Amino acid sequence: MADTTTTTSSSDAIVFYDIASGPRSTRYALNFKRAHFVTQWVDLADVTSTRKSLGAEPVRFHPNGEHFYTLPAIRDPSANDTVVADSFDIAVYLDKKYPDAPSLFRNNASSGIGLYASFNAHMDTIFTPGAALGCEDFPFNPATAAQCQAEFCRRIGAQTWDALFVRGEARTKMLKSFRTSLGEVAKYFRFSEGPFIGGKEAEYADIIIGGWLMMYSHTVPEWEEMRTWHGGFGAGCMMRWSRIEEHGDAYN
Ligand SMILES: N[C@@H](CCC(=O)N[C@@H](CS)C(=O)NCC(=O)O)C(=O)O
Repeated sequence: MADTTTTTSSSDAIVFYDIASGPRSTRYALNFKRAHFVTQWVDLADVTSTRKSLGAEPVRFHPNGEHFYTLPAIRDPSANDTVVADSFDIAVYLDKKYPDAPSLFRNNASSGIGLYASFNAHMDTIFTPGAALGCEDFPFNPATAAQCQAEFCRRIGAQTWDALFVRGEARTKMLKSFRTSLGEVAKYFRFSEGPFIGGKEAEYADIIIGGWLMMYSHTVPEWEEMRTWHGGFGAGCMMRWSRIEEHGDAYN
């Protein structure tokens, strides 16, 4: 088993189990809510065992119905070690736990949260195909890279890791298609006076988008080009969300 690393420690802090190369939405949500948390970095090779050790049921399944064990997850020692193990459910949990911090869900009525959940699922559909663009340069931990690559190949029936690389004309086509999909996301911002999707104040919908873009900024080689698409929509989201990541504050 590869090492996991706890960056800081505190006995009643929420423990945030995170993969370094994954989407950043939960980290942003924790910072946005000024949550008291410590990060337990988990190697990609240890995601399944970590999730199982938390006793969290899977929320994702492979096309053949097999369990797909994922992170992020949180464990809250100050609430009887409550475990929440889906990024959207974590955001809902944090909003309830920290009512005095800015709300992640506008018009915080529980009936409205379902709409955010459907937006989240829609963003999964839009952003997930872009992951193929990051295969070749994916920042694996060298110690577990071969193991993780073999597991990814097993899941999709590929013979070798190299067979998953998208190059040449296929890559040009995939970039074009991804650009078109992100154009749809960029349009959502045109309905508000900005800078956020719902106006002057940030909310979880912005965090979802920013979290995905931040991941691609680390994994897709064409990021410098991508960030200029649709009038610099990617660059704008990143700038706003990196502030949340660094300072836990969307407003300065
Ligand atoms: N619906 C879940 C999906 C989480 C998810 O897909 N996590 C991926 C990383 S992006 C994962 O843990 N992958 C582990 C693996 O591929 O082995 C959530 O939002 O928390």
